[in-house]
Amino acid sequence: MRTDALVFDVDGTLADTEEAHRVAFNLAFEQVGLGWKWTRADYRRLLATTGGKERIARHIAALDLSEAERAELVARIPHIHASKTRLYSAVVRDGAVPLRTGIARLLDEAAAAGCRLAIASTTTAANIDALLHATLGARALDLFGVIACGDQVAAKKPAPDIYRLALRHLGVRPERAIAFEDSANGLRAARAAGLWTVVTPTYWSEDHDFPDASLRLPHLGDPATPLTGEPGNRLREQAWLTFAELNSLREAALS
Ligand code: XBP
Ligand code: MG
Repeated sequence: MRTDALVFDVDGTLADTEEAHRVAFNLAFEQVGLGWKWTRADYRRLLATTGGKERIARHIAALDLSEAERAELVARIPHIHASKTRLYSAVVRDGAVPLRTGIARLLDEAAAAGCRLAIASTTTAANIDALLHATLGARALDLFGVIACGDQVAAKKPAPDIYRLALRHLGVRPERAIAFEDSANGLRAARAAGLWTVVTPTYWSEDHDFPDASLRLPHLGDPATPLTGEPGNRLREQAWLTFAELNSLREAALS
């Protein structure tokens, strides 16, 4: 069965964005007068909670506060997160975060082969627009037929809802689609939605377990940045994942 769609997670998959998110969170906390500062160790732990607003709520839940203090902070989460999103999207729109290795190449190969492209992400549309505008320019809107993201679903990853929404808008069945993810939550969401899933971890998720990843690679590779040990380890044709080989790997696994 031919692959009809590739569905990409954004943060950590299309681009290694979480350090930029962490810095934006800390700048927003400072801007709104909160003395919070998330270290990389804090943030790596907090990333177990998907969604920036949910992540702030989890931080508040761990603080030693009176009920009144907690309620006051919880009421401020939308404002804090809006400040963070403004700070983050401005930095990304300026080009601070590039696409990961092989992403632009694979998008072009898939599009040239007539394969649909979509996004299924927990982050906001504003953040995705900033990243796509900065990295792919106007052609991004032609490349991605569907962008499913943020609060369009109540249940965020690891729930499958955002992937199911993307597939519904694409009109593609899960067994004809491939997901690209970077985290354990993302893998669980994609697998629960029934998609064959490629995982490319980053620093933030390298210690995660990916028990049912269909294919795990350090990144997608490029002719200029070949994958160590490939071809021959997980790939048979090139030292980078081509759309043609991706398609044949999935078909071989499902046959
Ligand atoms: C990763 C997330 C997001 C980002 C922060 O999203 O969980 O919450 O960490 O972005 P993805 P927001 O599904 O793309 O990996 O603050 O906008 O949520
Ligand atoms: Mg991600």
